Amino acid sequence: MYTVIGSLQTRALRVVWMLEELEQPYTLDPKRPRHPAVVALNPSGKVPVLVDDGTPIFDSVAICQYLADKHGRFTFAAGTIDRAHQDSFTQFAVDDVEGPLWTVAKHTFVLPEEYRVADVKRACQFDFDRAIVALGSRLGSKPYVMGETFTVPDLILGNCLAWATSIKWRLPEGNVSSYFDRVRNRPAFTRALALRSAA
Ligand SMILES: N[C@@H](CCC(=O)N[C@@H](CS)C(=O)NCC(=O)O)C(=O)O
Repeated sequence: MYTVIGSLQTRALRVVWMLEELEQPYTLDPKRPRHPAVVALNPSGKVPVLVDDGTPIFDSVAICQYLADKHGRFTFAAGTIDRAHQDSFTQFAVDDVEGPLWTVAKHTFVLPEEYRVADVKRACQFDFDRAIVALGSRLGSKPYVMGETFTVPDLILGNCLAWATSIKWRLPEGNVSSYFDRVRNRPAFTRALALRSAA
C-alpha cells in the first residue's frame, strides 16, 4: 500500500495521476509543504513524498518513474535507446516546461515577499513559449512523445500544460493543443482532478 503525502494542489497530483493510471491502491495524506511531518521525511520540506512500505521517496518525477518501473507500465526498459529518448523528454519537461512555471510560482506565492521579482514572469512566459515550440517540433504527428505509448514524460508534460493553462498561459493551436487534449482526457487524470476538487 502506498501513501501519497502532499495536497493535490501541489505536484502530488501527478503522483496520484500515476497511481490511478496503474490502478494501484493508495492513501492520501494532504499535508502542506514544510509541515514538520514532511520535514521528518524530506529535509527540504517539499511535497510530494511517496511512502512505499515504510520507505519515503521524494521528487515527483523520481516517484512516477519508480512506480512505472516497479509495475512495468508507462515506461521503456532502462538501458535501451527508447528509454534514453524517454528520459530526454522527461528532462525536457522538467527543465524547459516546468522550470518557468515553478519560477513564476516562487515569485508569486512561495518566496518571502521581499525576494519576489514581479518582472521575472514575463521572461518565464517567453522561455515557456520557446519550450512549447520545441515540444511541437519534437512531437510532430505522434499521439504521445514516444509514439503510440503513453509514458512518464507525457504525464509530467500533461501536468505542466494544465498548470500553464491554469495561470492563463495559452498553447498554440495545432499539435501541442491536440496532444494536451489527448493527455488531459485520460480517465486517470480525470479521476485525479475529481479527487482534487473534492478535497
Ligand atoms: N522537484 C520536486 C519539487 C517539489 C516542490 O517544490 N514542491 C512544492 C509544492 S508543488 C513544495 O513543496 N514547495 C514548498 C517550498 O518550496 O517551500 C518534485 O517534483 O517533487
